[in-house]
Amino acid sequence: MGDRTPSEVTAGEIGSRRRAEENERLIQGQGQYVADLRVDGMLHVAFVRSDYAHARLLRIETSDAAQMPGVHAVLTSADLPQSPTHAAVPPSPDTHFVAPPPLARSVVHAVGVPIVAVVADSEAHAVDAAARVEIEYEPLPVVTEPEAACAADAPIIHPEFGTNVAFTLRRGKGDVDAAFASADQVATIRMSIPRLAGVPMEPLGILATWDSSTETLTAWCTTQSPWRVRDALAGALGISPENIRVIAPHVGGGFGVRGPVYPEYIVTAHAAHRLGRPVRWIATRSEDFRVTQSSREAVANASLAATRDGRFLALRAKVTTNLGAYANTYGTANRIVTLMTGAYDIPVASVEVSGVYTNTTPTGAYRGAGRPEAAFIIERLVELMAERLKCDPLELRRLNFVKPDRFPYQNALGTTYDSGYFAEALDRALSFVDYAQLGDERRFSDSQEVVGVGFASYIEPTGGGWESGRVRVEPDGRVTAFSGSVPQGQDHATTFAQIIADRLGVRFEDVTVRQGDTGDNLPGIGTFGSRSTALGGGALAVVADEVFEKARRIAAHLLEASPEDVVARSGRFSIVGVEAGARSVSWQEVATAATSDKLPADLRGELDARTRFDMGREAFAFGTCVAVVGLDPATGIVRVRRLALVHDCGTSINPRFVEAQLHGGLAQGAGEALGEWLRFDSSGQLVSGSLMDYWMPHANDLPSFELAETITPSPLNRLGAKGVGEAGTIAGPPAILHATIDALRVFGVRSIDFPLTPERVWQAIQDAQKYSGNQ
Ligand code: MCN
Repeated sequence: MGDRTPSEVTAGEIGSRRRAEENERLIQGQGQYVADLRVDGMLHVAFVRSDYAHARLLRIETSDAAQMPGVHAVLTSADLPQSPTHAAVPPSPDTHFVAPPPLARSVVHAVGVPIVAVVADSEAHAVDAAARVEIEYEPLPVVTEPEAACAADAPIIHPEFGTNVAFTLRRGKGDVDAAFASADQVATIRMSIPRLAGVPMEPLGILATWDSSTETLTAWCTTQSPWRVRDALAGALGISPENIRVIAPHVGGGFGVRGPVYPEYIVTAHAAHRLGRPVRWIATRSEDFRVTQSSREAVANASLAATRDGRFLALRAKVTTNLGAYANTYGTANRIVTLMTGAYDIPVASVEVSGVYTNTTPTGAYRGAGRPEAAFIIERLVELMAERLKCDPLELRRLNFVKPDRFPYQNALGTTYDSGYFAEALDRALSFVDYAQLGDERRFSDSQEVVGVGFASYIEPTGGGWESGRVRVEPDGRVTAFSGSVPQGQDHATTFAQIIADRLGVRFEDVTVRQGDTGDNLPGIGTFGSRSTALGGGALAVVADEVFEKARRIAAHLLEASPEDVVARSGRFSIVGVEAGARSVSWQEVATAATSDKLPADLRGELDARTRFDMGREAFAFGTCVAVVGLDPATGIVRVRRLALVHDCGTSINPRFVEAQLHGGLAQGAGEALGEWLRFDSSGQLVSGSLMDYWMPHANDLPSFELAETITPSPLNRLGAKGVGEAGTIAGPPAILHATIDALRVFGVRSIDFPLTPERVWQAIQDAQKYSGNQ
């Protein structure tokens, strides 16, 4: 928990349920999203995109388009630098990684891939001219499913590799075959995990300007990492990163899908650079569906071995994930392969996860990014094992949980968990339902719904990599904090100000937080993987402590006291045990003194510190979710009646925001469980690519979420904090799935995949009844 005693933490800000002041403007419609920005002389881009999922480009005719009113340029691949859009880092040199080109060259690999960019003086002119571009295609064979893409006769999407398998990650420990051979019981599943769309409120967009006098490119962009965009633009356009400034203004939702550098960013910035004019691209909603990376789609075959008294012996799994047409990342697959043992101590394991190219939109991170897939698989196996052993699934969990005295604990897949108390979260979750009473009598409720209850336990690693933080005390005593974390609705400004106020003992109102601008000259990574509190906040705690110690020594000098006797409270330093009014100095006096030559040389210097903070490994949040569903057998409709989550994110900086994060995650998790499904037909056309076709939950599809917490501080940062942003999407769906299977048991249905659409549930009941001769 760091090196300061609680008595020194003077402001009491950590744990306070402050409201997020930064959200006031957003909810009053005064946010500044990319589409709200206007620059004089701004031009607009419209893209001509591929209608085919796989085709050779035989001819591109742009002369008509170029003659259209208001058109300034019509760009094809030949006009652009030939470097890929971003340096997707492959897991190892023997992998087959290909990033999307800014504009397609000779072949298109998915519907929606940009081929031509039309730049015009208005959006309408750009769209009209784009309609005049003629493209002749030679269609090529298409494959959309990841397992089909591995077949020997599958069309090869990137022929240079001779295979559609971009990579296979393998992790494990021990002799799996021997462990399975010695097992009394084996549970085996085959699970299809559907593809999801992130659907942020704000569609993709970028506005780029080129200043020829300073040779500087400035871009405002819907991104979770302005640094990643800056570096990609520098690489693609051949401009030094120091001459590029990328700003994430208000970003209307990130959810992981605003992580990549989209080809359209490169093309738009290139157009601004080339034409010397501000150029903007804002996606339409249907473009956004086709272009934004989607997520999750995978097929898993997995087995769990156990003794007859329920001890888990070994896990074996093979997961095939759909990468889509290009490799945005291997990060999701890496999470699946390293986390699949979940909250359980499974001594022996062998897990293999492949990323496979198909003729579909590229996939990548979406809230959870591999953690949900791993949780769905292991939690399903645990439930099935309980069924096989005819034992209580909760008892089975308790028996096999990693015990509190085992931390730091390394799982059989090589991942180290920092801390946890998994059984406590499960026990707390039980208090939400009268589990003992849930016998057959619960099956039919008054409304003729069949009621089911389901549980899922989860782990959520948070805070990987490094993040930067800087704290500076201004001459007037106010504090400016800079962070490499970038918010898209996570209330960072308030959260970070609470951390700074707490560590420095200044007033919350005196802290200003700056984020999301590479021009602030602080290197950063951005916001993904629930990293910002543990890592970004952890970085700020480190620099705040450094500034505090320096300021305290100066204050002690001014107060003629020993530094150990000086405390800070409400913006002033005073001496312990002495009435503050009697003898105290303000932060302003200390900041002014800091740069004055009246101070001894060893105390002199600005109150300004920066750091790059790395926890070495990740902080593991965890918990248990319980769902109660009501299922109408006549229609197949599953209604989530209750969704309760006991979570543990160590120290909550602001419990209000933690709850908000859990609500958001649970809503998205319920959507994933109940109906969200981004689907392509066999020719690679997106068939659920609009908000009419892509089902998302509405408020009336969701219950009021019930929350409780346990607190197991992380030893890895001074705050004891772990992340929380993805808990709901990891834990919610398997709990809902198990509750639904529990309800379906009455009809003889033992298994069903996500999403639990009415059609699928109804059909499962019909099939089971036909099979058992009930109809
Ligand atoms: N928090 C806290 N104490 C903790 C942990 C978190 O008070 N111990 C609060 C803080 O207010 C913090 C917020 O919860 O700002 C989220 O913290 P954290 O879990 O560290 O996650 P990040 O800030 O790194 O956000 C990323 C995470 C992810 S990975 C996705 S995806 C996601 C999510 O956050 N996307 C979101 N929540 C989102 N919420 C909104 N509104 N929009 C998105 O795009």
